Amino acid sequence: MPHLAYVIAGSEATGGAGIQADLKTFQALGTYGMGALTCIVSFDPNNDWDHRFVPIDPQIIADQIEAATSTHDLDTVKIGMLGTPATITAVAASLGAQPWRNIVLDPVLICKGQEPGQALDTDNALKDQILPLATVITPNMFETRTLAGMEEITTVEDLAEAARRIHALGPAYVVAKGGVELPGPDAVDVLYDGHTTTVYSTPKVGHERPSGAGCTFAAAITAELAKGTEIGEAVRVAKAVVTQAIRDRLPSAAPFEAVRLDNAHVADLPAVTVRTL
Ligand code: PXL
Repeated sequence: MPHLAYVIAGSEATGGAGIQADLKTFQALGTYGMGALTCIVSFDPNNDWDHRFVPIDPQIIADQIEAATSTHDLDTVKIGMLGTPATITAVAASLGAQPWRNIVLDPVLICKGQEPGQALDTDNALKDQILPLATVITPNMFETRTLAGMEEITTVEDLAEAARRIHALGPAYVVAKGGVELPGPDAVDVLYDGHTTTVYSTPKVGHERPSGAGCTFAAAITAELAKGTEIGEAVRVAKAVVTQAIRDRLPSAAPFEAVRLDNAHVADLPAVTVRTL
C-alpha cells in the first residue's frame, strides 16, 4: 500500500505555489497525493501581478473532504491557504469529523489582493479554529513574529524563543523558518517539540524569496510524516528538498521565480547541518 498524503489548500494558477506545489512534492517524495481546493489565486499580469482571489463555496470544500476521507483511510493532512473565515469554519468542521495522526499547518496569514480588514478576520479565525487542531505548524518570519507577539526576530535565539511561545498556543511541534530574512549567511529553521530546540542550517541560496518555498517545505514534512518518518528527520528531509527546489528555481515573466522540484533531485539532496540549541 502506498502512503497517502492529503492537502487542503488553494490553487496558484502558475504552478509555483499552492496545491500544485504540494501535490508535486507529495509525488516527488513517493507518496500518493490528493487534495481539496479552498480557493483559486490567479496573478494579474495587467495589474502589477496582483493576486486575484476567488474562494470556493464552503459546502463544496466540505464535499471534497468528505469524498477523500470516505474513499481513503487518511491520517496525515497539510493545511495551506484557506483565505476566508467561512472557509476556515468549514475546514475546521470537516477536520473534526475524524481523528488525524498529523495535521501540518502552513499558517498563510495574509494573501495579497485581500482587504486588510478581511485578512484580519481570516487571521483571527485561523488562530481560533485551526491552530488548536494543528500538530505541526510551519510559520515564516512574518507569521512567527505575529503568532509569537514579538516585534523583532534577529537571532537564532530569538527564533527559538518565538517557537517556544507558539508551542504554548497548542501545536506539538513548531518549525519556525528564518529563511533569507534572518540575518547571517545561512537559512536557519528551528524545530521546538516542547523539550528540545533543534536548529537546521543550509547556506542561503540568493536573497530573494521564491514563490512556493513555504508550500513545498510544509508539503515535504507532510509526505515524510505520512510515511512514518520521525518529525526531526522529516524536517531535515524537507529542508533539503526545499533547498534543492530553490536552487532549481524557474525563471518567469512574473517578477518572482518559483521553486521547482524534480523527482530526480530527491535522490541527491543537499546536506543540512543539524544541531541542538
Ligand atoms: O505561497 C503562499 C501561497 C499559498 N497558496 C496559494 C498561493 C500562495 C501565494 O501566492 O497563491 C494558493
